[in-house]
Amino acid sequence: MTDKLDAYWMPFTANRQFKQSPRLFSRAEGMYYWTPEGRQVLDGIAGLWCVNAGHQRPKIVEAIRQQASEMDFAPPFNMGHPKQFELAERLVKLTPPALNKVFYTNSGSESVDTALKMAIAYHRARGEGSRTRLIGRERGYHGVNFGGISVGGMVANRKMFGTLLSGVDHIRHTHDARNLFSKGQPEHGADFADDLERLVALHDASTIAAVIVEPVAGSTGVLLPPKGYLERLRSICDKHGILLIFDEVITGFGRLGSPFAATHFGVTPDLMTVAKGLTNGSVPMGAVFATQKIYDTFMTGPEHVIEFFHGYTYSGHPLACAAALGTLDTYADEGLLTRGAQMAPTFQNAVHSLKDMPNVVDVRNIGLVGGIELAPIPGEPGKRAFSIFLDCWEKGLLIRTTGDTIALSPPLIIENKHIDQIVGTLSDAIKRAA
Ligand code: PXG
Repeated sequence: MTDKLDAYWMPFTANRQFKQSPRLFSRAEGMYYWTPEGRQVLDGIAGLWCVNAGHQRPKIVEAIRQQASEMDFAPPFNMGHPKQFELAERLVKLTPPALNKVFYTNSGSESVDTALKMAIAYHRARGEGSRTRLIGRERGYHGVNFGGISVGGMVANRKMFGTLLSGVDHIRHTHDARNLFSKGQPEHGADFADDLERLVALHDASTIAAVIVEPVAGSTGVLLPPKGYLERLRSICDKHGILLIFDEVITGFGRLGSPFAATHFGVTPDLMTVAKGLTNGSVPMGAVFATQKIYDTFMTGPEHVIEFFHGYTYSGHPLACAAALGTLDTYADEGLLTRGAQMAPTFQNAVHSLKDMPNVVDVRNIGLVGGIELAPIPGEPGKRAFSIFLDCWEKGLLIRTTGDTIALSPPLIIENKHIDQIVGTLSDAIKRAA
């Protein structure tokens, strides 16, 4: 292996810090990674919220191997291959019944931009071309493409990139000090959804195409929807003819203990974006689910004309479809899309046991997601959490930090002994960072 680290410009990474003390993985299996030196590291974040079934699962590996030897690529426009259709049929059996059409992309960011374009084009196709405005939410994360950062609400991801899309506004975020140390969905804040009424009053519903939210916000540091919030957002959207988009890139495929957040909370959006767990992180792939009504609205005009001028060279790539089919088999064989619900009580107790550790100012959790928020070192935001990340890495545990919040999102195959190791290692590191 090369020991030169110069040429590669790493994404979302402090490049200079990394290159001074690199952290590499070269092998993975089940709940663990191994470094090139052979050191074992417990995966506390399912790679990056994506390896939901754990690493190197045989059916996924075999599906990829088989497909690679059979057909490398088929053009996605005007041509198809059987696995695209097979996968779509299987996927729409898992989603809420109303979401019965699926469009393929290659990442969460592409799924988000696809869904935003679908929303605007849908209104135009049904004769309401004035509905072009997109509403996101403060602290939202919807990937890094221009649509996604425009509706997103994480300042660092936006401020460097100019004026972004025009005609975008944001409802307020759902974090509230009344809800500190809530277990599961917090009590206070259903009325934060009414902020959408404020934007409707400001812009008029006739200009608004869609609202996009993460049902549970991940990247910003694990923010849960208050009880009744998503239901209220749904009803305000219905009242004003606004499409509701759930960005389920993190919550999709079992993270909350149900196949999707939409199924978990019993609130069905009009469009739903996924990626990550769709292929268990093994091959890049994303998707957007849409309702029959949205699909039918596009299926007008002369039959030989393309209905939606959008798609990617790698939409529904054979390797990705094969990997996704192997992934769905693995989820089904082991009941993983609901296993999070079984493990959630133990996981909840474990993360909340960190409540009284030094500098812990909040603990939040749902399913197999945990957020532990720390007080920042004065004047140096993010530094305390990052030092804990480095400490855990040294001690054989991979966690994720965002600002001064530690995020946990382990593979759904997690056992009690792994939960003990995560919390044990983390609590020692939090003490050392005090
Ligand atoms: N939407 C949501 C809700 C996401 O969490 C994306 C879109 C973008 O997906 P792609 O595949 O384009 O990266 C994401 C991605 C973190 C972290 O810090 C989370 C993500 C990506 C990178 C870091 O937890 N989620």
